[in-house]
Amino acid sequence: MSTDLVKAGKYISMLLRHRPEEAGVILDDHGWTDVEDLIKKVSPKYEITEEMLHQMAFAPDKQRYEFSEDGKKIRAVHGHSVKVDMEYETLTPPEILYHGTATRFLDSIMEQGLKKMSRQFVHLSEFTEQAESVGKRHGKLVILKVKAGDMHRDGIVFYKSVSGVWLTNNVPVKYLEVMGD
Ligand code: HQG
Repeated sequence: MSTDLVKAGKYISMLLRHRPEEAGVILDDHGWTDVEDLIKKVSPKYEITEEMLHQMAFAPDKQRYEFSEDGKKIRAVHGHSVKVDMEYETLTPPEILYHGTATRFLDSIMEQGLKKMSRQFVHLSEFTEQAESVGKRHGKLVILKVKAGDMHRDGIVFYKSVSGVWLTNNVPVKYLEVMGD
């Protein structure tokens, strides 16, 4: 993807997940907004087309947006801090999930557990490669193993986004293990 498309994608993710009001974008209760209207609202900053939105939605590293069946609406599939009801399905997670983070957060995480911070959920990865790229964004990488199977058997609910990202409300310390320790 071109640098401009990546930048436009980051801006659109910000609007669809965190601050729609910055460009006057209206999200409905389930996080959807009108595609044509979004293109118009983004146009002072980035000239984008519907085709470009599709390219950003299904980026090679990860799906980030989805389109309604008629193609007229778009929403982010994970990562929200705005309170929208994504109607995620509850699912049985794999035994182990991964969370990539920065070493500077480790003491706090091993004291308080993984918290959702500004987002609606804690985000977990099914594969270490994905956890690696998520963690690196924050600094020196450390990967945590999450005993998702044990959590699920203890009654903790998991959801999965269509992007393959697993979501839960928080991960208590007893289900965490630092990889490589
Ligand atoms: C850390 C992207 C101190 C947590 C990614 C993380 C992901 C704590 C940071 C998605 C803590 C929050 C989400 C505690 C958690 N003390 N630090 N108790 N609990 N943290 O960005 O998971 O690529 O909100 O480890 O790929 O990094 O944009 O969450 O480092 O799927 O589509 O607090 O966003 O999706 O950071 O990323 P974030 P995240 P896209």
